[in-house]
Amino acid sequence: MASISQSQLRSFKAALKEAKKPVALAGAGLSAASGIPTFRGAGGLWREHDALSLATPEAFSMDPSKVWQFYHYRRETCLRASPNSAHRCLAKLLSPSQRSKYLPSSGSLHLITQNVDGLSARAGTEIGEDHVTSGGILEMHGSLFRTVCTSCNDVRPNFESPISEGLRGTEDPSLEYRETPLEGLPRCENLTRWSRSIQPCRGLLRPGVVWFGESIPALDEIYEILEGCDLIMVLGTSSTVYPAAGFAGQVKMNGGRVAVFNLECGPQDRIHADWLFQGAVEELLPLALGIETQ
Ligand code: BJW
Ligand code: ZN
Repeated sequence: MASISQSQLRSFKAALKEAKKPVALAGAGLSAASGIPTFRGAGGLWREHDALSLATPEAFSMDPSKVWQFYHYRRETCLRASPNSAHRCLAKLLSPSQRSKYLPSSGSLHLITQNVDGLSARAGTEIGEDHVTSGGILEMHGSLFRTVCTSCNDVRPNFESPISEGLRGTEDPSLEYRETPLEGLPRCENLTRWSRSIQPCRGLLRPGVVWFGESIPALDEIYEILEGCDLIMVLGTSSTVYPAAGFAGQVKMNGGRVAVFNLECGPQDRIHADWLFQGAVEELLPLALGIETQ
């Protein structure tokens, strides 16, 4: 059972009470208790591949079948998963009607998540809120449940299971890899004018996520949010991927305070943290915030 010292708990709760512009920054560790593998360390493998080697535009153009099978597997895993107590805590903090109990001095909380699993949004939906549309949640690395057409750039939500007939069954990691032909991969349904007729575009879709070397669409908005932030909670991220890895340092430099929740705190965390809550975020966050999540 996780524990926090009484003095840490007291000072963190006082900071929460005073915080005017709190921010939560989430990483893969937030969803680990929901059964979603993290990227680094144990769990960061899909078949024999390092998950990160598949999260690049180069991997997709070289082998779209392999990359789509990886994302299809992850979509199916997330569709079967449920939000955990840490997601539920954040949903309460984001809720306009419940926030004032925990963050009495602040008009809003922003959750900047690097996760693409949609679980934070689903925790909000469970309590009747749409935190993504209201701007409370920023999915800075995109979403597994969005597609982008590589021909016409059409972007749209997609929760289909399976996402294409050609990928059906390939999510089972115990099966040997068999290439899915290009025409069996997800294709664009956007209606497009072709000379005199209107037909679906049929271009190859890609997952609506941000890969290495690609820009973060919401970055300007994020920097504006961080500008005035006086308390950032850094939840389950290895703080190795930029720009997110620099956010806590930026808040600190502007005079804000940093609370880190992680199973294993890294060197970045030790430099910036005013509070280091070492342990499972799904246990420590409800404890630190005094939120009942069952
Ligand atoms: C628990 C737990 C429990 C477990 N409780 N804790 C500056 C310097 C150097 C390089 C760069 C730089 N600026 C940009 C770059 C390049 C690059 C980069 O950062 N490279 C680094 C590797 C050095 N960044 C980019 O390319 C970004 N784009 C960009 O900046 O554009 C402009 C630009 C481009 C090029 C050069 C310069 C500027 C885009 C980054 C996109 C990242 N994409 C991915 C894949 C998304 C799609 C997908 O999901 O497939 O995002 S990579 C992957 O890493 C994913 C994650 O969101 C991200 C972060 O991982 P995270 O969440 O931290 O997970 P883990 O697994 O690393 O850590 C889990 C943690 O949880 C651990 O600490 C555990 O201990 C903990 N934990 N269980 C609490 N129960
Ligand atoms: Zn298209």
